[in-house]
Amino acid sequence: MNADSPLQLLGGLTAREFLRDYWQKKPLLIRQAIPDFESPLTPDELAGLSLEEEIESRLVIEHGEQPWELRRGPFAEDTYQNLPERDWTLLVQAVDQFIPEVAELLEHFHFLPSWRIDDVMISFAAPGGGVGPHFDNYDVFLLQGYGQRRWRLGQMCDGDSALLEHADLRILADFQGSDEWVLEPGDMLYLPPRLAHFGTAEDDCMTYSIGFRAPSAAEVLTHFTDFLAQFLADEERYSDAGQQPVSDPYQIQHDVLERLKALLAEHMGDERLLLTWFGQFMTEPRYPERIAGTPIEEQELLDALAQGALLIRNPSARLAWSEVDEDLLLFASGNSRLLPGNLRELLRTLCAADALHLENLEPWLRDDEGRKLVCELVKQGSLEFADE
Ligand SMILES: [Mn+2]
Repeated sequence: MNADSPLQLLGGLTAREFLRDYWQKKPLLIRQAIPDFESPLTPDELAGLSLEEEIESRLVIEHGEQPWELRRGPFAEDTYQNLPERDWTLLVQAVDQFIPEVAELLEHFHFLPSWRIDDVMISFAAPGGGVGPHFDNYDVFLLQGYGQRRWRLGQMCDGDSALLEHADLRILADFQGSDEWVLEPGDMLYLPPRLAHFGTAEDDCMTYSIGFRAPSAAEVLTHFTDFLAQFLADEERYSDAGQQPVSDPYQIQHDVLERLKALLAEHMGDERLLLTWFGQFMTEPRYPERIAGTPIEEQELLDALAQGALLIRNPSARLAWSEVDEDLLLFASGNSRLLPGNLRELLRTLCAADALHLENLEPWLRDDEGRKLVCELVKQGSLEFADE
């Protein structure tokens, strides 16, 4: 993808311009971001997904048993016959992991790191339906898939913004509306984190939310230090060799801070461990139970490939890679593996190719490390055989 060619998806902006002027900063409305976009799912099919045990879904009913009633799926078959005519919405999470045509939409966003992408949530709303004025802590692209939705934008919010009293939903008590647009299929709205927004269906409508994720500072600190601590021996301790005699034994002197800061810096500054932790953390799957793995021997794998078998990425797996000095790190669904630098093209292929087969794997299957890696990924479940 060329960062300097204008993209229809971004309303004619280049990826570089969009990232410079809008990303994480301000909203952007793009008419016909995907011209003549046709939703790969119908409202009935979306409702069908919400009956499935393994799929996360929610219903928000504005005038339900209490205002803004929230119900969590999976739902019973007859749920939809008993809903009011209007003012309710169904939200289905991570549809990209279940419907390949929805996963394909993510290819439009390859100008951003794939590990920043959370999921594609799809909502269906009856006329008037929505989840109330709110803000999110994440970037989102709202692609209109079917029917029309009115979006109202509001103020920038933070943790101090007043919310309605509600056990489950974070609805803003005060919404200061500014811009307002009606989106048609193919139109898209980008919203930066913390910008208040309020979407309501004009008619039966479906919206695709391409959501991003970013770890909180608290998550980075707690998870990284937990990870680091595994590598630290109990003998390694605060040390005050060179301590001067103290005048008041009850005072904590400031030279203590210097020693603590040095201890923290020594460990927190380990770039190799930081990278390893981050790659593992950011590739942790949303649904680990969907990454089962298959016990397989190298020879069986080679035979299967020789007979024309196709390997695909498990739709629930996350892959990423990185460089560390002369070596490479592959991250696969929360695991990492240190690999020699000559496997760079294999790693790129594993992460990006639609399918793996004898042709694109052949040169790597003759390499011990390469062959072992492909086999491990099948065993671990990040790669799986395509159903014939
Ligand atoms: Mn939102």
